[in-house]
Amino acid sequence: MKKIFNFEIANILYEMSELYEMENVQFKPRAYRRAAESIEALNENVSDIYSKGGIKALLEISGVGEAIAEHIELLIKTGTFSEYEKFKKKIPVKWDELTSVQGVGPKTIKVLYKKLNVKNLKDLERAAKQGKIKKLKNFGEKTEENILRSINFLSKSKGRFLLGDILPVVLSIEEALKKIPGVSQVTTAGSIRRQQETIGDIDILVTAKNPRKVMDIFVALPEVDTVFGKGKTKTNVILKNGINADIRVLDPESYGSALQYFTGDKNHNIKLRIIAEKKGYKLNEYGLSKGEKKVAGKTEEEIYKKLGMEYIEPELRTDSGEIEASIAGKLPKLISYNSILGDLQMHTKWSDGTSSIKEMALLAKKNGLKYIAITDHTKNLGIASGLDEKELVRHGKEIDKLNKEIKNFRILKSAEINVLKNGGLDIADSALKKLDIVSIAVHSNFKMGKKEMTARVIKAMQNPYVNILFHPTGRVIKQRPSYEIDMDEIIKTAKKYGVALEIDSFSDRLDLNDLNIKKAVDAGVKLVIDTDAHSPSHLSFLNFGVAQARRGWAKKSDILNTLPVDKFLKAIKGLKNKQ
Ligand code: DGT
Ligand code: CA
Ligand code: CA
Ligand code: ZN
Repeated sequence: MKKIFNFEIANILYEMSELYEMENVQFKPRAYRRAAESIEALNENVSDIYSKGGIKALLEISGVGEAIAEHIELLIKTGTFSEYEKFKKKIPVKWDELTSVQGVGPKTIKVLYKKLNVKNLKDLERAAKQGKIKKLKNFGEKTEENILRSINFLSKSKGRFLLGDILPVVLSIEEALKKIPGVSQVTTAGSIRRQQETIGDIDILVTAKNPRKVMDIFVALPEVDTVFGKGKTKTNVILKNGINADIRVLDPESYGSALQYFTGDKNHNIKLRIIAEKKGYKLNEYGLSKGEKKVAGKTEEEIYKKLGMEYIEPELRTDSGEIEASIAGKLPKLISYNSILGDLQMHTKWSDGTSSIKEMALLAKKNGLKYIAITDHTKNLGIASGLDEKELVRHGKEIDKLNKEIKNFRILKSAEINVLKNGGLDIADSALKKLDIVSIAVHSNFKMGKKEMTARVIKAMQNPYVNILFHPTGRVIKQRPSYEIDMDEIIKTAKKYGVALEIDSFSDRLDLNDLNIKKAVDAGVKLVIDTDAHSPSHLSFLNFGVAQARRGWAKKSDILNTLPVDKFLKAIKGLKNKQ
């Protein structure tokens, strides 16, 4: 029996969801999607869960009901199940490939298969490039363009994992390695240390007295699935969630240079090596040397110093100006992790969250925060039962009550208000006025032209009560690119109308991205970092947003919710007065 990975099970469940959608079946599409999402985020192998606890254990996975549990059982035992096979026979196409394309849903696939014999991504790309799709009834030029754009986007993130899905596993492996007697340093380098949005593989570096023992323990860790190569200094495995991991045991004398080398990125390394050569040095993973003599290598700091540079934080190492700034002594002091005092976006049972306002508040307080804003969705959002003006008043009363009950903490009245197609908001100004913080977001009509979309969002930002624009580009990593919007214009508008821009910490959003953060910072636009939590466990995402802010060269002073609540409110409202 071939072992099935979690992501493979998740992909089939996603497919089932799409197939049911094609057949216009009610409820099932959503149920299958939820199960897929929760399996994708699991750290334990579903096959192992099943072999330990059977169907009963599968039912404990969030979102997995009886029918889906039975399907998973069959997937583990036989690699497939009959409903899935039946569906696949009906329309023999590569579902997972085709449905991953933005705007190509089950119904579209049916048409494309029947009319153009499109069976996979290659067929689809060819048909689009040949202009065959726009000629179909109900399709048109724009659809064809969007399909090509999405195919291009997907090819870039293929085979990569979200940092948020991988980091918990990495931390647990690091923890286990640190416990081995004789191990002194354990760091994960590569894209994980740079806190990139998506991760190709895991690069772990260790110094230890007994490398063989480290390798023996590493390959026996519960996270490890298959061992590809096991040596004294380097071992390569695949983990149960399907990602590759390398571990290297290093000589402490060259730990710093190895850390520098394996942190990358490649472009940063190449430029650094050229700088070293110009100064008469040689730089590689074993150290910085002049002739035969090694002059640095134990720490990263001494390598940068010897090269006449300021230390560069890993998050900045992308060769996008950090090397020049470091030489000139002009690197910013980046915002530190754990420096956010208030979380400004979260959802509760009042809309599409899983928990009460009180539960979210108590956990946020326990996590060390001083304030939160409750931002349930408002009425225009079909998918999440949103609040209207009257319900917002009740929402506010509940918050008043809790503020009396919970000491040394403040819950702000807020909402995630929908930007309508015409740039209006779905809540009246008279109700906005009563909120502590007014945040807006685009959740509908994504497929507008750039000009129209930009004008729409600008109009909404001009509303005198608006404080924050949430996830300004609407992208979902690995799923859909940003809607078309001119971020330079949005940044200008933010400055002019006193609106802060959000860095959404949710691991598939991370919106703004690093480039837009840097532009906003350069323009003097203020930012906020928050989680967009829909359940208590999401409250731990804050540092992903901080990482993103650091990657965008943001300082503490650029991020308003590093301030205590009174100063924060004064500062965010003060943006308006400066107009
Ligand atoms: P990933 O794994 O695709 O998410 O990204 P990285 O950056 O972790 O890349 P990876 O795992 O291939 O390599 C780890 C680091 O090793 C990389 O950031 C820089 C260094 N490195 C890899 N290949 C080269 C190379 O050809 N030249 C130089 N100078 N450095 C390299
Ligand atoms: Ca890597
Ligand atoms: Ca690697
Ligand atoms: Zn929501």
